Amino acid sequence: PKTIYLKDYQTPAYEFEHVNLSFQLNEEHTTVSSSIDVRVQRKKETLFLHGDKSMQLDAVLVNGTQVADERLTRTNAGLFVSGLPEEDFTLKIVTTIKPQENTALEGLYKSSGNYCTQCEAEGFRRITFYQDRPDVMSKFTTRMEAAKDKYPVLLSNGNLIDSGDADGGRHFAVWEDPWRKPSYLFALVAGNLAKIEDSFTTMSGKKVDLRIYTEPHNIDKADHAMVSLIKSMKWDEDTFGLEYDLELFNIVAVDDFNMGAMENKSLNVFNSRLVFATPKTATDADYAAIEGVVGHEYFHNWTGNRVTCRDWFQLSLKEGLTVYRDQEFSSDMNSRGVKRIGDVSKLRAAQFPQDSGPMAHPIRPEEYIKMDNFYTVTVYEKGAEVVRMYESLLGKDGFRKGMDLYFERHDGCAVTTEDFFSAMADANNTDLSAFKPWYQQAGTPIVDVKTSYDASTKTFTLKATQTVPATPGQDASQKKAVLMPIRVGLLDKSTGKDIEIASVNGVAQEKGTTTAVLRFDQKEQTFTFENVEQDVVPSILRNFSAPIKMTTDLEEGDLLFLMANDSDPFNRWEAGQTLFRSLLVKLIADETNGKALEMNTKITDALRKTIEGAKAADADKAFIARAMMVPSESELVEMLEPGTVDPDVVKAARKFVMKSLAADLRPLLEETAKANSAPAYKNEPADRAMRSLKNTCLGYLSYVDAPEVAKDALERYQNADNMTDKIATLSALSDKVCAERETAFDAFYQEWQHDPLVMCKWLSLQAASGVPNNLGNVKALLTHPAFDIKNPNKVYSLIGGFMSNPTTFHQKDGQGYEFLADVILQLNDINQQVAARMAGGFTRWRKYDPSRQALMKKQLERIIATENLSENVYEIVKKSLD
Ligand code: DPP
Ligand code: ZN
Repeated sequence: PKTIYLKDYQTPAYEFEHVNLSFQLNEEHTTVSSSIDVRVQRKKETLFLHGDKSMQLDAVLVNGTQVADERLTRTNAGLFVSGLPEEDFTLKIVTTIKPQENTALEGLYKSSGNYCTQCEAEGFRRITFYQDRPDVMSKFTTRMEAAKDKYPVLLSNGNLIDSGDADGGRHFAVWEDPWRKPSYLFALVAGNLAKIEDSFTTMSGKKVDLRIYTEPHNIDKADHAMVSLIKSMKWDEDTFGLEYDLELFNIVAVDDFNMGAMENKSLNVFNSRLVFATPKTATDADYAAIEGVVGHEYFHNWTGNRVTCRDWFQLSLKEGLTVYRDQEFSSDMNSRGVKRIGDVSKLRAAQFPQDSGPMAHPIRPEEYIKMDNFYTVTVYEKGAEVVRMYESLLGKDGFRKGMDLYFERHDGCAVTTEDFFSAMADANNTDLSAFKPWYQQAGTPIVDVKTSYDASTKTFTLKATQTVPATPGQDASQKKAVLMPIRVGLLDKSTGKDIEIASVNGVAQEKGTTTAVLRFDQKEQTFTFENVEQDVVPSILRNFSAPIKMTTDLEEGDLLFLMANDSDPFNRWEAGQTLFRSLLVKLIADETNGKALEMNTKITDALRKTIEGAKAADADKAFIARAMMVPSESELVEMLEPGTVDPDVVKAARKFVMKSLAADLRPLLEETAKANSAPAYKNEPADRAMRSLKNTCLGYLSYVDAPEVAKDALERYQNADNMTDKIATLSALSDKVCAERETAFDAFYQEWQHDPLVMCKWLSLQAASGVPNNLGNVKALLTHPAFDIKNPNKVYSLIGGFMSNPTTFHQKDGQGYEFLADVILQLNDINQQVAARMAGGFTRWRKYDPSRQALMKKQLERIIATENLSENVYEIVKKSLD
């Protein structure tokens, strides 16, 4: 396998001005003709066209003349064409492909009998030979022809300019996209699809037709996605002044899709999981995810499509920025504090582990074997945190100025993260050079903060140090200090209210400031708050203003105080999490050393107060539900030393805390669950908040070992009128060995076996279950009719659910590891992207105890020794072993 390096980047010698594509879609094979107007930028160079080895090359013509064989060299990766004219010319290429056999779900393939495409990152090269790189931007015209009865709907990017009947019961459509775009944004859909329609009038008064297409039997499930699309269009105008630029916007939902969704110009293709929602089939979390992803893909029209990436190393340019935008959109549509807590939890549970493991890479990586492996939580979620830090450093207005300049400079271009950085710095006339290492350094910075108050000088001092740990290819000694915003508030110890911050390090703050933004850019730095009249409790890193691991000298009493009083919702939540984390780390050590576990009753009391807060008329119940959550096992694993983790011990410690809290707070939990059980489902924010609080209480109560608890859960399951409650009650039962569990899971299967997306929930709940010998159940589900190894959603649910289930996957005898390796090898021949994602289950093997390490390593070695291993899987496994 070949490694691609950022340092090798070269501009293309040939530009593709216009591309005329023509598809003959047939059951046996599909013929693709591509006619390209080529502009010569550098004469006499050999032209390299990417092209997958699965394609049959039928013809290559230059200016209408067949190119002689000796000027063509075909390799596994593509086609070299030499002896080209020195003046601009036309290049015509004809290929034959077999979409019906394409199980990789990249390029043109079939899903439920319909044709669809997925071209990002490198799928277009499975459709035709092309310079399949994002800096080659052209105008596309696409003609397609197919059987009219089977494929009545024919779609591509841009506007429909012609359509009609053709011979032999066929018909055709011609689509023209007026905007230049890279090949990864190309899309084609042909199928038997139903649609819903709506429209949006843009801020300059243009009417845009909006359509969502699904298979006919699902068309009643697309309304929420349509509402979300309209909200997104309005939000982007209001927030960034960005308007849609065509008269038509299509979304097509397909069942077989590797990613969540794809932002193809004016023809978004979505995993149906992120379109379909009715109260009966989708949870509140599904509704929120749909709103966020519909927004995300729509926002790409400006951040990704109008301004795209020069090369794939720049992926975070569009993804980090667009994730930041969708997070802001969701925050404005829902509760901002709760959204932030959810996003940070995800970062900690998934990105921090990646950043400290063998796959650690900067948000702008410098090398890859398969680009598909770099659609990561680092590029996306850490990338979004980096964008958010510009906003914290420059303020909302400064950030907007930077965005405006970015579009002014780069609209229609393929650019780099450096260009984004410059737009932000130049628009604000400020030196941000100390911010650059965020793009180049992997690893989560570790920040330690010491605080002190001096009554004689009336100063409060905050002393911070930062280090970035070593990551693959980057020694700790090479790492530079990096500029980060630290948002700090000071709480009056007697009232719990924020005090006004007058000045920091002699710099006067704006009148009324209660949160100062410190610019922390040295290895060690001291910040002195002046005119602080009395001792205070500091609230540090408000709103999680930088993606770091922070330790402070705040004591238990300070954290309890912040938990009760902080005006910053994120830090109010974080104070509780910090208490939980230190308790759990201590309990894990005690459990390891055979000491009896003991609950910290101050935490129990604090949690009681939090839950009691739900009785207030103006209670933020969604926040209370969040505040009740105990850090996940994966978050705890991340806090432990490499080579020491025993997942059984982590689980036991966490379970002990849950059981103690459930036992001590049982009456309150039951009362709260009851008070928040609505007589009937409504999809309003207040109702969703009540559901989450009620279901969090039920989650706690499931830790009480009493027969009436299981009985109550089953009863609630049977009476639930919506999927959120069905799933919550099923999951409350899923760890228990009891008849109620079997009854509920069977009933769910009987009710929903016809719906593949709902079946995914059924699979993942069982995969995640803590019942004894669950591996046997998971293995049996692999041959169950509800499972299909060719469908990514099913694999993510069953195998993904299994991988993140510590007791089943990390079973001491290593059988869980062997099972995962078997599945990866099977997937390797079906769908390489999905196989590589599953291989991610092994990357953190060094974290575990020596015996588990050896067992995991054995499976990694077995995988890498396998013949015909895909580059995707190879890269993950090789880097894990290195
Ligand atoms: N479709 C994926 C996303 O939107 C990749 N661009 O993030
Ligand atoms: Zn994206």
